[in-house]
Amino acid sequence: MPQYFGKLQTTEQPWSIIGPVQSINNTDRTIHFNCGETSLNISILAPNLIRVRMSPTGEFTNRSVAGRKPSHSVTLPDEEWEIVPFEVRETEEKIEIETAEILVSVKRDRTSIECFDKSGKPFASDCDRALGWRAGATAGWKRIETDEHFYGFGERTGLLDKLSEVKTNWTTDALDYNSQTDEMYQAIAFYIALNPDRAYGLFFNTTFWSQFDIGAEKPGVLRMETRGPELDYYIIYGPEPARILATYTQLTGRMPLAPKWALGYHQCRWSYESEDIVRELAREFRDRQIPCDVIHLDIDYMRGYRVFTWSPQRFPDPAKLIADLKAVGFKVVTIVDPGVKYEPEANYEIFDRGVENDYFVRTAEGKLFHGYVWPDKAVFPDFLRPEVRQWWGELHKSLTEIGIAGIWNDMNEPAIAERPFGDGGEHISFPLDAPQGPEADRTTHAETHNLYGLMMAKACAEGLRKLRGGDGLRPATLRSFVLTRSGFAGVQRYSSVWMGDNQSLWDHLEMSLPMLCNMGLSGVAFVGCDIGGFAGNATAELFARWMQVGMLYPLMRGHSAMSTAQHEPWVFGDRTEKICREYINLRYQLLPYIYTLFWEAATAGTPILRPLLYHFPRDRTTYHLYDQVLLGPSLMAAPVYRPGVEHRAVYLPEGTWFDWWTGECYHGPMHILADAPLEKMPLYVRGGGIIAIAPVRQFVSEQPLDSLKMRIWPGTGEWTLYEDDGHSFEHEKGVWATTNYKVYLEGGKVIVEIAGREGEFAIPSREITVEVVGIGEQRFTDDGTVRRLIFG
Ligand code: MIG
Repeated sequence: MPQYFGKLQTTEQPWSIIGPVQSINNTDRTIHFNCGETSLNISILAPNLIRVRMSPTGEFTNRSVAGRKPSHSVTLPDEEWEIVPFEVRETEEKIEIETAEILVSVKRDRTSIECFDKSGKPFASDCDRALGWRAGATAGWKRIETDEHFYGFGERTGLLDKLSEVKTNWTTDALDYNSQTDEMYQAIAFYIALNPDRAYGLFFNTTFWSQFDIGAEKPGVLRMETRGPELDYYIIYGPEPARILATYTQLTGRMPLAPKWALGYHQCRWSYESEDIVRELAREFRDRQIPCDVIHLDIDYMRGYRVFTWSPQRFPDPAKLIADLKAVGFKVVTIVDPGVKYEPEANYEIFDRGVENDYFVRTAEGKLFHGYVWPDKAVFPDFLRPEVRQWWGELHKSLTEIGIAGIWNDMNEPAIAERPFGDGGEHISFPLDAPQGPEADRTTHAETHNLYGLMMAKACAEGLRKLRGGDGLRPATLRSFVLTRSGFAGVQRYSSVWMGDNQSLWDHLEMSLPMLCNMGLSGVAFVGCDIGGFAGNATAELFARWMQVGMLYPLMRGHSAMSTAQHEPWVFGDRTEKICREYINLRYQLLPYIYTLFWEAATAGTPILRPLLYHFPRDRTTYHLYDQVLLGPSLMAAPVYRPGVEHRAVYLPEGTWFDWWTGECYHGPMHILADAPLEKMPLYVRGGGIIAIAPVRQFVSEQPLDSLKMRIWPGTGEWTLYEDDGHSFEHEKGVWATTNYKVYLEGGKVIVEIAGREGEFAIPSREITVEVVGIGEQRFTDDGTVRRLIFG
């Protein structure tokens, strides 16, 4: 078996290139190309989805192959895709495969793959040098078409388009990251390539170290390389980003619907380090009438940083604290790190059980691996093994049984130091040859490094799914919140993600939008950045602007680091507090709309926060537009992210746009100069936009939704409101309700059509106000029946 050294591999021999096609043979969904020693397989999984695999040895060993070996990112194995019709044609020069949507053509002499849409425009096509390998690595080269731009790539700093950059997929504690940083906490080897008339997605199915060079080394050439033994990737044709994401998340999974309270405001700090401080914090929120649903406890709640313990001095009675907080509407989330304190003969249950059952990572020589993290000397569970995940998941019982509602997984890249903290040691990883995974499928850390965070999040999510509201035997009755720093393709199935240690700087505020948009374009919709910045001290102005932007983050959490200034909404004085209150209030008012976006993410893989190119992929002006975003289909924000700025240019794409605050109407495409004093984040709604608004609550479940306002902007549009109880799993059994709204113009009037409610969720009688902005309101008692309202 050849050795794949992962990150440390340095030899750079010339590439060997795949030989000509000698013969082909087909099965019901796969065409096998015999190219001498080398094999190439192309499988047709859907009319817009193909899978390409190349093995230099002719043998396929990729572990990330669903079905044969466990795949940790692809949930739908090849054999479970419905067989779709396709045609294979052979000519002297090439072999052509045609589906209902695309044509794939393989040149016999070079074995290079070209793809075409039905009008003959190429996409995802190989260069003359198409597929190759050298010691320890395999690679493919794709042509970058004229006017093609690149998005996604998981968690990435910088702006939106990644053309001319190099993106490495290797999970890393990206401390002090900036716009130049390459390796990040998350590794998601997926991108969307966009042209004004087409788009495709590419998922590089490898867990080994991998890299995209998007025309950096050679303009016009995209290189994808992995330090694994075979090349395995999926091409997803659009032609639009929305379709690509729908298919990509069919492949890698979608997020479960979050509990509704997790969409509220979260307050965090490293640390609210004692019971008294936490109680005081909760009181401040309620006294000041600033809505908040969640308080996070960072590492200091533990006894000497031992996971699954409580500090008896700081938190003498956590159950009582959590119950008291619950009574005033707060949920509590605790941090859990993977490092288990190395502590023999100290009756530390977690360490003892882990050693006894051999759950911790060992070196190739069989020695228990240790490194240094918060609890000082620590050992690390091998989350690649199902029994370890099960054990770990069940350990959360000590937290859930006292009422903890969510878990925050940190340091799971994994982040490890070689010497005790404060001793200046290097960051290390498990040795790349450390064995990991179940006996029957044992491999090395080189192959599993990128999966560590994902598997920890999986252990946590599956544990909570058994525990919360259940009893460990019967399944849980309550949805939980999971947050992770590290992850891999498919992380959306288990957890939300935050962008790690950002800084209290204006350019980090600015960068947060393209970062989160690219996460959304990588299948991960429930994402956020630390509001106010984690490291450093925000100014009042930075904080106010950040809270405005934070209102748009799918995960709205304020956080700050130890030994930085406090960053709660009230610490910067009255003016800032008022701005924070106003924007958190707005967040809570928008919750019915935002919750519906979560449902769309859960059912179709749709991003919640979207760059404009998502809805306007034909409009080149949107391709670099990183500082305007859409929250869902209708609401567009053009935030201010520089000090002293009170005006900014705003691009309004084709169509009608209304100013959220004044109702003023514009006809795009056009640019305007928006007025943006500190109190105001410019917001716009598309004509035909429909947004459901709730009354302000101090926390999501404070009162039932006994009235709802549907704000509708004149134009043509359609939107479906999704509702359920917000906390249980009953929606999985059909206990949900959807109501479809349509708006259109007819003979100078605005018509609103409300379809009959669907689903089994019973909505208590409530008042609905339909407001057609600028025209008028109509009110009625909601009974779920069909209505046609005429305005004007
Ligand atoms: O070594 O738990 O990114 O959010 O507050 C730092 C302490 C460890 C890093 C996380 C940050 C968290 C902090 N953690």
